[in-house]
Amino acid sequence: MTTRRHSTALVMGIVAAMAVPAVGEEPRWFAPDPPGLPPYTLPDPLVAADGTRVTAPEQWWSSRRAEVLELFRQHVFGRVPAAATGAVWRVVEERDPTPARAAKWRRIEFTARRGDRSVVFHASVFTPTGAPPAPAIVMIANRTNEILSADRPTEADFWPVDTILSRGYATAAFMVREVDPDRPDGRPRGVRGLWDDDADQPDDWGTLSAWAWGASRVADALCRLPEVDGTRLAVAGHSRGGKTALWAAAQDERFGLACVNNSGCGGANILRRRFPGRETVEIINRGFPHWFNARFKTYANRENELPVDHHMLIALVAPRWVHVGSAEEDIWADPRGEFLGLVHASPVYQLLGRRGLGTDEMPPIGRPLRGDGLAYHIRAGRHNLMLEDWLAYLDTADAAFGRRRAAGR
Ligand code: GTR
Repeated sequence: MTTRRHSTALVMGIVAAMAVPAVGEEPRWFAPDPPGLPPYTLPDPLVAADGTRVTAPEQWWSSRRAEVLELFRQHVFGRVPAAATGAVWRVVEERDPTPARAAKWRRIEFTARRGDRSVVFHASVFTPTGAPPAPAIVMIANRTNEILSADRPTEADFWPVDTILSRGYATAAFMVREVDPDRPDGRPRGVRGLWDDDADQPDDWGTLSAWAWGASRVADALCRLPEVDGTRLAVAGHSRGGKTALWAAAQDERFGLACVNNSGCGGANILRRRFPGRETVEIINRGFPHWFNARFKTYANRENELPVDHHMLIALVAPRWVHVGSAEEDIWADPRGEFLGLVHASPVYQLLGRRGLGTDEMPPIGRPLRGDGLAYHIRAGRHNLMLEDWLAYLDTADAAFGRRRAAGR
């Protein structure tokens, strides 16, 4: 790797605009840490709570992984109550394949029930036709309800269905707010309202846990569709959906890949990194008090006391794949902090026989970096999920699911 080009200046805590490269110029590197960034010490994913060093894969599988998962339930996301069940699903609408899409479209309706109360949510599912069972990507959708319509333009940026199908993947989107409303007062209307037995507990589930539960229910249905290869499932999401995708893959080992877009605080980034301009534990809990569990709120401005940091959330997916995507102008999500989440998860991948990211140097903007089990890209522009992000995720999916080898660095 050659030298870095430094193009960000920090002036009185304000991040200045990035320099725009001239046409034909080499891609830029993202800025290094600003001067004066306070140092921090991360908890070691490979040291158990009792101080034992984890040096063999069996130790990870027999105890340390479960311990870390439990720490995330206790201190960050909360746990799905023991009373919670799955959801019953049925296909409520289906359309014949069209020549333009070479696909079948289905609307699947899920019903979660407790006694005489129920919550209904839907997935919009596209599967390629005339091909062997395809790997599938569950899309955690957190924008407009329009995404569930069969008539939605299938090549819109946020969920570019035509591109995904053309690459040989099935894909299913569900709308998060049908599972659990994205509002502090929304609990009674979502699945957390059905299963609220532990509502007074500090580790009771937050909305992101409910959405992750929803992603797993969509996976349940996909595994039963004849056009889908249920052994090759990915989960993808943007921003609050990206946080959820990572937490879903950490818990549900059926997901062989998590595509974690612009996930920031509570997603891939390192909470202890006090990068100016980032979202903090205090800010996120003030703005979105329903997302995490009650105990997480107590870590406002004392991130250093958390028994975990988010490299350990990534490590929970090991040796399965995680691809983290950042956007250059998405300072709120701290792109370098997101990259470092992968760097510091790498030792767990190595323990489990994979190379991990393979470097601690950020790649240039617009040039995805694919290691073994971990991948990263940073794209020019703002907080969003765009076709460019999807193309990088699909290349990683090809690597993860043994399809056509993608060119990576
Ligand atoms: C922001 C929030 C972020 C991110 C984003 C989104 O307002 O602070 O953590 O999740 O919303 O989901 O678009």
